[in-house]
Amino acid sequence: NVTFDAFMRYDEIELYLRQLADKYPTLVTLQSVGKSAQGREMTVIRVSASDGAAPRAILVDAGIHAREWIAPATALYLIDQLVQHADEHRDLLDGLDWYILPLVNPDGYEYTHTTDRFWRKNRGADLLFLCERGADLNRNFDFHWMQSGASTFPCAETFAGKKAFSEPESQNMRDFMLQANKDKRVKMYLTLHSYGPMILYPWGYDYRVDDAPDAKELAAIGNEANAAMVAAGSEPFVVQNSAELYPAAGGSDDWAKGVANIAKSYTIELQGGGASGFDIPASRIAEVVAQTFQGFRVFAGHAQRL
Ligand code: 0X9
Ligand code: ZN
Repeated sequence: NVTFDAFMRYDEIELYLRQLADKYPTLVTLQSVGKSAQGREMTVIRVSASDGAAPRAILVDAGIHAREWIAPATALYLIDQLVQHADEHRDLLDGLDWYILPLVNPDGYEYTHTTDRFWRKNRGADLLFLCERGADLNRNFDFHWMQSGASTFPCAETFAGKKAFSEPESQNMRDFMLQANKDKRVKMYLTLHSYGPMILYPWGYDYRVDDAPDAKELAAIGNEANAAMVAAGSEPFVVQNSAELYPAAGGSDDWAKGVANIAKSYTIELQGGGASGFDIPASRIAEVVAQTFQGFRVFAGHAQRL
């Protein structure tokens, strides 16, 4: 079963998702969006209380960056609430289908458990013998690719890949997002990272570009989500345009809005902890995920009205 007093491994997460699908066949559907570079399945769970497709959908993913362990844990808590506590959260499923990918980068995630706690990238093919392999999946999406905040040097932490969508994980996300949103049903994309706390909205690909046309609305929704999380005991989130943090092109958030036509897109930098910010202790998982869930309620309420 799912636990929030320890960080779960890839195999445990997969098993938990399969158990949910077995136990709640009318509420839950699993789909593989494809395999990672090292052949691990990337599983998306769909939670839906509708017969057929609801008029709207929301997509949440986590773990693009391997070391940001609190992100998959937060996605798992969301899944647990929506499925195992569905009676309390009927409102969140009203006319809204949820697609949740708790682990976009399973190879990198496992590598942070076995070998290098602070690995960020995927575990794709090495291009040099000088350094460790892998590309930064959040620099590999094809929207203003390589325009800023990314590196062509394979050893760099922010190596953008040898071309846009060079990596199987980002290709799989691309194909899934385009397919899921072919009828413009997906209203919102939330991609979970750490650490902040920050709520970032497009565009992030460069300085001094025009704000997204709906920047004011993006900020207003973000502020409302922040208020709900603070009310639940969270540290306050900084709500800002993501280039304000630093410009970085090739992110999944910009691509979701700019290419996949998902109206509202956010990177949520979850609360940090530990010595580095990324290594928040397991003892804090339960409080952080529960606080963040109150933000999801707000985001979902808006997705239902878009
Ligand atoms: O740099 C990133 O990819 C994100 N921060 S993190 O510390 N989790 O690595 C921020 C991404 C913001 N979005 C874009 N710049 N598009
Ligand atoms: Zn990240």
